[in-house]
Amino acid sequence: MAFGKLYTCEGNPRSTAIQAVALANNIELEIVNEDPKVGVSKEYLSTNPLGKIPAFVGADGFVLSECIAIAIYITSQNEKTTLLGKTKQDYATILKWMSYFNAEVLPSLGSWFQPLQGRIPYNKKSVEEAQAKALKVVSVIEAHLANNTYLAGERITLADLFGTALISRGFQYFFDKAWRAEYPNVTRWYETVYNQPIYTNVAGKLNFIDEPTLKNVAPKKVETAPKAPKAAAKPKAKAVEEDDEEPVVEVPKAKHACESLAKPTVPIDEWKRQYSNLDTPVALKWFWENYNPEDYSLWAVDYKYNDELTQVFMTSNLIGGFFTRLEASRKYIFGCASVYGTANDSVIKGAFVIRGQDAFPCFDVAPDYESYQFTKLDASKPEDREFVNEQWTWEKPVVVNGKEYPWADGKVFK
Ligand SMILES: N[C@@H](CCC(=O)N[C@@H](CS)C(=O)NCC(=O)O)C(=O)O
Repeated sequence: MAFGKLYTCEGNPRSTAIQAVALANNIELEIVNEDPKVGVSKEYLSTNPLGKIPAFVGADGFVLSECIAIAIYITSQNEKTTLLGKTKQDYATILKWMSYFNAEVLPSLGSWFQPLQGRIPYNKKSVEEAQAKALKVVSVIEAHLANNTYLAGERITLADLFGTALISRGFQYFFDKAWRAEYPNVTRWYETVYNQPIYTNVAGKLNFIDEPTLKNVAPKKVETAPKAPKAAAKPKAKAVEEDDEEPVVEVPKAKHACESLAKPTVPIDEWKRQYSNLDTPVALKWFWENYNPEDYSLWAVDYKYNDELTQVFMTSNLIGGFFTRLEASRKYIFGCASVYGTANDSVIKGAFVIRGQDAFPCFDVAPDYESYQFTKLDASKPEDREFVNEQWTWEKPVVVNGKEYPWADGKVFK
């Protein structure tokens, strides 16, 4: 049973450290998607009346909002944790830096990048001021790290994990090669902390930019998409405050490569409906009767680093994270992936049907797609059809390198 629910949305920087320490402490958190960008659910407002994320609700009913408090609560579940320091002074210093990143760093970065993305009104001078303010805030960290490896004490602490997540938008949009040369201490610290497995396990690989990905120019006028009736039914959380991180206006999305494909004879949504509503054997019969290899292709997916997998629920969360990051391709993919085996002896395998003949336009929307190997299947081969049936039915074990692994847990992407 999960220790509790974490209400957040994909990529939310205020939730990264919470998820990292939960994973490191073997604490299962059920991730519940609440996204202030599109309006949070009515029920969520009873957990956090401001409709902000993250929030935590424990299996024992304990409710907590405010990311710093949640991060400390989850970290302190491990009595032996070193992430909260040794002394009272360590602990207070950790809190100081967490507060600094939450109240100074992320809001000032937000005021810098949000106008450039059309999230709040653009004004060149205001962006210059926001940039100056953000750099002043970061300079304090730069000076501190000139004589200190980490933010608090000689070892990595929660402050470092939390700070790295909160400053990551700066590295994503502005802190290019030239900036990094000017701020070597923050850069060294960020790279060190980011590359710790405790962090990369939830955040994926570190990518530095060569040039800023956002420049101080007016953003292209953004068309606000008409509201879907479903979204309209959800109460919108109050408007995002100026220093907040989350957007109020949709950013235009690049056209998905699959959009240029010819209309399929049978839409993938029809298959998703069959799979959701019918018994799986009946749905599979429908699938094979209607599968058109000119519109679609089938893929076996294998995780490349099975020897690093530990607890089954953590592996299941890993698959869940991958699926969340595939969101931009949801219209073009259906499939299942499962954990087979037991703790510290498991593998991930899955089967997917996708639009088109090339796996990458569909899967490379997830930054961690390189952790998986994609092998094209041939629907005319009985063994490949059988593999797909088994992956979508979750009844049979798999054999990998001559060893049989029983099915343990699975997730459906539909
Ligand atoms: N004081 C809160 C702030 C949380 C917050 O502002 N979260 C942002 C996302 S990072 C949000 O939910 N913004 C939406 C809004 O302000 O309505 C905390 O430290 O957890």
